[in-house]
Amino acid sequence: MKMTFRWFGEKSDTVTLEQIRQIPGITGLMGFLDYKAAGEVWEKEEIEKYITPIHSAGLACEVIESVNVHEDIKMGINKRDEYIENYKTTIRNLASFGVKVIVYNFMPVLDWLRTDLSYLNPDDNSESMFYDEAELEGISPLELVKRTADGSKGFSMPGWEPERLKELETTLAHYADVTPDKLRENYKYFLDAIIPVCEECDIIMACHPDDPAWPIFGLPRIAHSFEDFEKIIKLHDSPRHSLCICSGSLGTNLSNNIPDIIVHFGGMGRIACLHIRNLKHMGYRRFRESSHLSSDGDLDMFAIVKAMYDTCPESYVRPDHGRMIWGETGRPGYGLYDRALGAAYLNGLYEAIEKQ
Ligand SMILES: [Mn+2]
Repeated sequence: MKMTFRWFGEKSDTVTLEQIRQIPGITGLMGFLDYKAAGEVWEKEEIEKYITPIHSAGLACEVIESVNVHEDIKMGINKRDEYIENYKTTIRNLASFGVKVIVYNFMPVLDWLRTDLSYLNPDDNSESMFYDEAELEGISPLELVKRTADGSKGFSMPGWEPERLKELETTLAHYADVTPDKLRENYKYFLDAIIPVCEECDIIMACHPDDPAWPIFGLPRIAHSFEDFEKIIKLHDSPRHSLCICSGSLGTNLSNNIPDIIVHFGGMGRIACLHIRNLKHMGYRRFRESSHLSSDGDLDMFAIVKAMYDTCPESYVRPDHGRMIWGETGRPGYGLYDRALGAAYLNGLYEAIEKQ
């Protein structure tokens, strides 16, 4: 297990590299250029500027997240070949700086969704992200985007980049004709084009699941269950085509057996990394993100770490969204304290399993 931490860059994160370096067991980051629009090439100079301070701080940066796939590629229209060429260049550019894994998703338009980014837990006054499907009734996607931006405390939120959501209504209309099968066909077209480049330059693509784990606003979503992953893995036969298992995303639907999913796809060598966090269900499609501890939520963290230990122990892992505790303010989900506690807890579980 390579324990890592998500970091948004010097100008965009409240957490410093030194603080991350001081968390026990953290060896590297899962990095992110938060200002890049989907479809743009990540230029070498930009990557160098982001990665050099990380290396100077004594941390690795072998995983990059959210190299967003342009909607034209997902919809299979207009300029998709041009955007695929850009994606290939980005893959080559990232590889030249020692990046090994790229986490991405193939979710139409909205890649993750919460209805409250700072929900107050009355038990202990901590704040965390919260979702209640009932609140989406009668609200348009556009209103939701506005609400998310208003709740983000001025921080950029991955997946909610304004330029990406600008043409939301037009894009949503386009998706009316895209069935899940059509989306998979477009996904295959993308993989067939980029995976050979990954083979050439030693990069693994890791697909992140839908969050929450069901379709929203009538959009086709194809990555939120064991069966979905089986279909995805069959789209292109290469170990370079892999998964990022996110327990908090898959766990929004309790019929997903996350340890079983890890054992199956980890055993096939198709898990490159994991986001591990816990959540507490409060009703039908209503939940809040909890601390990482098993007993604080509905997921069995021991079983998740054990499945990883047994089948894909070389994976990159990071504690995922944390709560806001101890008076910290910052980007919702991405403060220092609760994620550091999460990392320490996951490292403890791993050590116990290893020594057992
Ligand atoms: Mn995740």
